[in-house]
Amino acid sequence: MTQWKWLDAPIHEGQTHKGVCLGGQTLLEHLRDTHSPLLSKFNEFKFYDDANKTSEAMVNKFHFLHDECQTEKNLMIIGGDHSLSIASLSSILKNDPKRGILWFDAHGDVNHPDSSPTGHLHGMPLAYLMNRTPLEERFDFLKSNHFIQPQQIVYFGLRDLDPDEVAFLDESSVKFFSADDYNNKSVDQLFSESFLYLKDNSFGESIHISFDVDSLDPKDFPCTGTPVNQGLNLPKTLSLLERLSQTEKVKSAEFVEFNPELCQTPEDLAQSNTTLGSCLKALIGA
Ligand SMILES: [Mn+2]
Repeated sequence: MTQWKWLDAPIHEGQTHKGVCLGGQTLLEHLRDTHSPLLSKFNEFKFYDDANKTSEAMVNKFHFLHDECQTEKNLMIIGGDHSLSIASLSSILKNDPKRGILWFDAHGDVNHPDSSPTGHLHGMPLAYLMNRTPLEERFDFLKSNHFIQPQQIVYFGLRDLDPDEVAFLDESSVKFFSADDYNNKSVDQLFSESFLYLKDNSFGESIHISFDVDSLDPKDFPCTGTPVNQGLNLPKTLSLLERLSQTEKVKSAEFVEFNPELCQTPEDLAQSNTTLGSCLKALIGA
């Protein structure tokens, strides 16, 4: 049985809601409370020890993530906001530069500091990872020659893009399925179109999944900082994750932007925990 490493990534500095750092712990408590068989899939649990909080908290957490992602084990990262991908993917691509990347998100996450309307780092990870903007000195340790190539990534769920992002996606011909495209296609079509595309470009013998919960519809995942209506159909998404799992090519995944403090009601919290648990189950089986 494939064993996974659970990596809690409590990074919240990429946006303004601190509660996003509780996503991993909240999900883990839910899985424990419900005696989920999923837990048997993990033979290592790793948490960031933030006893020594400093003004450089995020950089320290990036260091931690970067180190912990240097592993032979299959890796399940639970965030935290989406800026954490800068550290996780820099590290993962160092060992496996040809890994195909499936990016589930309502947003493009490819703004750079000069184009971002909010200045929030969680909207920029792909700008750093695709070499659209230089890494600042504070992130020097992440420097790697293995940037994500435009042909290495497929997006699912885009529906809230800034003008500069639209221009970039156009120019670089990045493959994406908007939420509408996605909801109108079958799981078979989504699966084969993305895999063929990656394969044609010599990527995808192994796969990383970067899953922002705001890719889903807010009714299925209410507790997140930047929800956008008309999201990805949940049953289809669970089937697609199962289909991906069957390939045995998925070696790493991150689920980000679950913020338990933004739940309006206990039902919202229960719904978000259940949805996220179902996504993990579809992806790694149980
Ligand atoms: Mn995102």
